[in-house]
Amino acid sequence: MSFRKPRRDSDVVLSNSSHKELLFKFLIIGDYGVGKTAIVRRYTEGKFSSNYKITIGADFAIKTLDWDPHTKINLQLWDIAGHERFGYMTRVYYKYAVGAALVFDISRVATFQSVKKWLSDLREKVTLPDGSSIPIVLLANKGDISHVAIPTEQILKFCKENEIGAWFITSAKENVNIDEAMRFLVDSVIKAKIEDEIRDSIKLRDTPLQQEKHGCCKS
Ligand SMILES: Nc1nc2c(ncn2[C@@H]2O[C@H](COP(=O)(O)OP(=O)(O)OP(=O)(O)O)[C@@H](O)[C@H]2O)c(=O)[nH]1
Ligand SMILES: [Mg+2]
Repeated sequence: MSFRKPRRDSDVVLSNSSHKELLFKFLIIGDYGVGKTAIVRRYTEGKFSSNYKITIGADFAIKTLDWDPHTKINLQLWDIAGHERFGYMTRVYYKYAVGAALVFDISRVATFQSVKKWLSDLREKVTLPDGSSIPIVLLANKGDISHVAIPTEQILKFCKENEIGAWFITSAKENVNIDEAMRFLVDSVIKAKIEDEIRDSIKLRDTPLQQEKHGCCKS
């Protein structure tokens, strides 16, 4: 008998004493045309195209990070279609996600107004196994465009009111702040995992002695 928690996407997929490999599922969400696919493509392939091809349903891409000499992280990036007609599928796509990038277009106010809707959809449909919300980073994309429609104070206020850990002005076109934003998200997930493991070990230590005698609770 084992009290180990069921596997989830953020679990260690391969581990020995000197090397660990992790798998994290991240969501990229926000209105249509804000640059989600462009961000994923820039991050995973180092490319940008000015043609707009709408995403149907969801796409996904993988990026492998050598996080430290002992840890490899496979990021599964789920690029979710922003168009409303695909909205009914989000619950399925969000399953097992451990982090999310919430994207808007800094030159279009309507896309910033929609961020709230995306955020509540996300918080309603996905939580970490302990019930807490997944780490989120807010991306004000198309920072290369000179027309800035949303003042910084408004973005800061939104982050504060909605407990969003960080925000970045990004440009998929000019490759600005995309690596930094993803690194922030990975860091937040790792911190959340460590806290989760500490909580788990406390719970295990709280296990009644009677059970420990029978050896049923050792993992
Ligand atoms: N100037 C500029 N244009 C960008 C940037 N990122 C994306 N675009 C352009 O914006 C348009 C839409 O980009 P996509 O990445 O396809 O948008 P999306 O959010 O994936 O849209 P959906 O798939 O419909 O949800 C394309 O023409 C891109 O070339 C950017 O950082 N700067
Ligand atoms: Mg897209």
